[in-house]
Amino acid sequence: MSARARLFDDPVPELPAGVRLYRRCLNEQEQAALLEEVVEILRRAPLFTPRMPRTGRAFSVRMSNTGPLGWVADREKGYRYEPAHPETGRPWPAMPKMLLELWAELAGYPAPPEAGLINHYAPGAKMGLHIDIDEEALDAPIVSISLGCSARFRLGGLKRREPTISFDLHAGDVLILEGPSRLRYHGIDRIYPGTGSLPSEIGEGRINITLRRVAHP
Ligand code: MD6
Ligand code: FE
Repeated sequence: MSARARLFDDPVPELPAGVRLYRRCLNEQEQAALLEEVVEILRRAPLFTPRMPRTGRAFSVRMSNTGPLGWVADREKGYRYEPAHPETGRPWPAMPKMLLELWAELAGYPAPPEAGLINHYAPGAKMGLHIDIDEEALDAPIVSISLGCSARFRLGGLKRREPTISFDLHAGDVLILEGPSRLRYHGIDRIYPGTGSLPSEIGEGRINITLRRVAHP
């Protein structure tokens, strides 16, 4: 079996209620079209390096956002949503129609997402176990789209120390956390360099976009 076939054979464990995984939800054409949109967004709102509150330690992932609000993180003010880019001061670029449509199709929520957080993982980047809790609308799902290289996703419980399961996310996959799983711990242990491609403007690695409703409608 080729390395590629083996990678995509990776079985998904039984997922708990409130976790939906749509393998290859976006076909190659749709992925390419979305990546073109991401290139344009990043041209106007360049990737920035988020930092941990208090310690100021840099994330290994770099970020940008699309939509009326963007998630930002810095030493002084911590984790929050802001209407403008922390370095350029300009509003985040509008959310592409494709993403609004994907949310409308899958989220089952009566209002559009306000934030599309774009994470770029260069080889070696990872994201520690965390919960997404900076949104007021915790009744809304988070819809997550993977592009470029595959990655190892870890999903835990509602407490940090609970046991975790792991599975791979591939380009075009859509993962949703909602309801009883909306506040499950999760993270990215590693990406698999060389398993996918991104436009040259972005460089090697993986893009993840998470669509979030922040305020109650
Ligand atoms: C990532 N994803 O896939 C990180 N958060 O790079 C997330 O942090 C995430 O996949 C909330 C819901 C789904 C996710
Ligand atoms: Fe998350």
